[in-house]
Amino acid sequence: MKARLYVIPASHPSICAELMLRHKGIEYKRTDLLPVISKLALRGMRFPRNTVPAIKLDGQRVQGSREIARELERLQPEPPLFPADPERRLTVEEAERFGDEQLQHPIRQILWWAIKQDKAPLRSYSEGAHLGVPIDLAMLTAAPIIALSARFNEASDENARRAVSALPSMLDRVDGWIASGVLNGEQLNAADFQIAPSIGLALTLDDLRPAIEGRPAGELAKRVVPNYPGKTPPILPPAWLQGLRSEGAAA
Ligand SMILES: N[C@@H](CCC(=O)N[C@@H](CS)C(=O)NCC(=O)O)C(=O)O
Repeated sequence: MKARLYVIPASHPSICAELMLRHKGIEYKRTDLLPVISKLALRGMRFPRNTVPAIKLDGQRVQGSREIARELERLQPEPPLFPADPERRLTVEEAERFGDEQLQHPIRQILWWAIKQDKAPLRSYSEGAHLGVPIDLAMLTAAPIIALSARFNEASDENARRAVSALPSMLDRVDGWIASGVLNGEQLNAADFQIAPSIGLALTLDDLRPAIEGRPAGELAKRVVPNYPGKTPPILPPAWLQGLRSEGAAA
């Protein structure tokens, strides 16, 4: 099978797609795209939407982390991404949907909000990437990309603050699925590959890490994505973190 995956370096759903390809043992080539430019590139390649991950599998275009999971499962059932038992599959799909629809975006908003305040950490998220331009040049021209990414992702003060305050309840849900064996079982599944990168990305923010790393959700991320690229030093207003601090203390 010929597989070419289009990603933005350190994008959490992109890492999800890579993890699933590796789980299946499917060899693939990766094209790294810069944020925003990725939208034009994907449209130019006639993908139906403008987000990563996107993949060409023997020429067929598939886009979206959940769509990619299903197509990989169809093309190569072993090792599976979903349990064979229908009830267990429903629970895994519920957790996977939560990861895609509820967990991914707030973490994306927090990151872009932070990068909007200080672009220096952005460089660390490109570690190991092949952007087609030297990283120093990419960093020099990063300001409009950051401004547009923050705008496209609606990373306003209000939304970023709301995203931070939603984090404890989302971590509770993830911990609950781990406790009930839906996530972090012996065999990793599509929901693990969906959720762990979002937690992994959150762990790259020094402000968020203390509230996550001692929890089962943090353990899941460390198991599934031990080398998540990127590091953002403290930048979030302390007032936003109060709920997280008491959460960390209680854990
Ligand atoms: N929920 C979708 C979301 C995909 C998504 O929003 N990807 C972001 C990167 S994390 C993207 O392509 N953003 C375009 C940009 O940053 O220019 C999925 O899981 O595939």
